[in-house]
Amino acid sequence: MLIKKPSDIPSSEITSESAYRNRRQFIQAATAALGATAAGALLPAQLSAASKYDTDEKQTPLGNVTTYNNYYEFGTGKDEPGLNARTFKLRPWTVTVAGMVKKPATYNLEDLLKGITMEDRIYRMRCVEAWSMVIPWHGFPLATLIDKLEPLPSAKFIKFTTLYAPDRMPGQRYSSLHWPYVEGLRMDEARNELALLATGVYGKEGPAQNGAPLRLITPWKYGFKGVKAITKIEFTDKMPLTAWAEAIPNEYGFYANVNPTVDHPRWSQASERRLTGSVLDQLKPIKTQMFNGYTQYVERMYSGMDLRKNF
Ligand SMILES: Nc1nc2c(c(=O)[nH]1)N[C@H]1C(S)=C(S)[C@@H](COP(=O)(O)O)O[C@H]1N2
Ligand SMILES: [Mo]
Repeated sequence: MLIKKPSDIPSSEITSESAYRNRRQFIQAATAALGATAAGALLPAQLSAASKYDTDEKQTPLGNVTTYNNYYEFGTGKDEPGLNARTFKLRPWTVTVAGMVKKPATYNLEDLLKGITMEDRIYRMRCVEAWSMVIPWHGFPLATLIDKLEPLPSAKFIKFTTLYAPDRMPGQRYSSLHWPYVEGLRMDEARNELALLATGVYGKEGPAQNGAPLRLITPWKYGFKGVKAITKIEFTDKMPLTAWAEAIPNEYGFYANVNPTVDHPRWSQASERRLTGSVLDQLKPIKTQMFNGYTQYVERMYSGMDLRKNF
């Protein structure tokens, strides 16, 4: 096969936005020529030239995306996940589906995702600690998987649990959080068109430090909602107690919508520092946007709610 798969393209070729857009066009042409889904199951097989959700802001270079992380299972330092997750095996991987759902079972990841088309989306990400990134993810809408699993009408929330394996995740030997890491969404949030289950960044599967093989992305919420290494998905009628809300309830709520008008108890959330690979950009605070700039897609879900109380 002469045509390069996305996984064959070295990261050095795909660290700039223009190169990435070229890669998109290239893959689109290549898959069109083959008339087939050429790439591996967890890579974006059919790419559109651009997704309607993309931002054309400067992208965060792959080097920053993979070395400046929050992932306490691999240490609390930003550089630790990149170092400590290097040998973390992404296969075999199972996901247990449980609770109020028609198809509960423990699935092999490949089986769970069979028939689901991967998409590329460039999303703005905003961490509660005031840094932000622009990351090209690939994955698929969470709604697609939910429809496949057929939750019962009684299910009001979806709960995600990270793998618990202290032998493989050294941070779990310490009580920096109550393990395993849990996150959740209200069902309408989970079905929102922006909610993505990501399998990789910059056109490659992984890397582990960013939450592979399966992690949640909700770009209108603070980064901590983006639970990594998901191994259990439950449908429930009770609002899940999430890892950060359990650890520090007055600082971290269930909703965690990006909201520049509500301060974190220990710092302002009005501005952010964008990681673009340029130190100058990084030093210059930019204004944080309501819902991280995704208001048009998400606002209606919160009408009538006091977002100060429901933080
Ligand atoms: N399992 C798990 N998921 C997690 C975390 C974590 O510690 N453990 N940290 C969260 C936080 S606080 C952020 S900001 C994002 C960071 O994602 P990134 O490293 O891909 O930028 O992951 C989130 N998901
Ligand atoms: Mo975060």
